[in-house]
Amino acid sequence: MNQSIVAKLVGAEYDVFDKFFTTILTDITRITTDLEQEPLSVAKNWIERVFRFNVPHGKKIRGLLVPILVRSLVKCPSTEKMTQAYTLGWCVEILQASSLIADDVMDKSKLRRGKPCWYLVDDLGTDAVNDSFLLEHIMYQLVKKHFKTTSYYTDIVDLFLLVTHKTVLGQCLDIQTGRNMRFEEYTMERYEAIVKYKTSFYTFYLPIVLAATISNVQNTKLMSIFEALAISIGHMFQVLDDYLDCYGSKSKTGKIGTDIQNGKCSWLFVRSKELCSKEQLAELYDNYGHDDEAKIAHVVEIYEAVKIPSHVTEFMKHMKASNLRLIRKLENEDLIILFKQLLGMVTETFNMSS
Ligand code: GPP
Ligand code: MG
Ligand code: MG
Ligand code: MG
Repeated sequence: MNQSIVAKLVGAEYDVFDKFFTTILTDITRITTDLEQEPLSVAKNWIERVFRFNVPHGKKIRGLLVPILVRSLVKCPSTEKMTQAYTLGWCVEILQASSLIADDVMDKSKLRRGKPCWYLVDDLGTDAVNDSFLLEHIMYQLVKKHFKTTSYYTDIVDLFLLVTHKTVLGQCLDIQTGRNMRFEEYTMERYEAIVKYKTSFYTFYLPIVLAATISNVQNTKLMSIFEALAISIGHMFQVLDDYLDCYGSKSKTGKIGTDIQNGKCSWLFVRSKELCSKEQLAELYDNYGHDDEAKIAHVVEIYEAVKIPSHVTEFMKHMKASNLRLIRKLENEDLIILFKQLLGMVTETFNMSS
């Protein structure tokens, strides 16, 4: 999925949200008045560079979800309400940028959003770890600046803390599973736990619940449908991410896959295990998790032999149908349209394969 597809689907909101990043940049340089004084101006210039490089160049699905959902939940939202929505949308994007800097170090990735991963820029290496912290903590200062006096300040902070807690737990499970490489433990059950925690909460649950919070949604039935949708659409999203790790075109995804050499508990590996013959399984185990071109190619051959791309298609059809059933439960035409669009945006990701 490229930016233009997202832009087309959410229309004018995309441009407004995109331009709002300039306001965010001004905000973050003013947040800490100490930054105006020497020698902290060094940090000020660096922070601006970290933000400009890492924050605004993604698809922005997560961030945009906040304002587009607020428009469906609040009748004629005020300018002030929309400013809150754009600010929180960018907070989600900042958190995402912070996670990606760290994730790329952990996954030894090379390319992100069509550019070198941040830790590879200027030979930053492990110094990039502090930039991940910088982004996360400045995000909390932004939340404080804009929401301290609102009735939902603690709810928002609690939500960010809850979601980041779940995300780091998911990342821990992802890393530990990949390190141990006990392939018999790579089950669909393990896979679902990893993606629910590492992806679904921060990608979909966070922006949806932020929008509901500032829209004063009290309907517990609606909130439980939102949660179920967030987890399930997140599941689809990560299966497609895993598919593109192997089959994606670098020019469309802006990334280069690393799952096979890192021995990740990827959907492709777990599903292949279920489809393989005894002989293929032995070969899969022998070749998976090695940074060796020949072994990686052998794994891809096994994926092809068990026709893994067609199994991804089949799984997506099944997930799409089950999510459409969930979406219909929303009983609000605007919300139904919005979630169908979101489902469309996620499935469009398929077109990023080569
Ligand atoms: C996606 O995994 C999950 C994340 C990026 C969350 C990272 C969380 C941290 C706390 C660092 P992935 O490695 O498959 O994503 P990608 O394919 O984009 O590298
Ligand atoms: Mg990664
Ligand atoms: Mg990762
Ligand atoms: Mg991935």
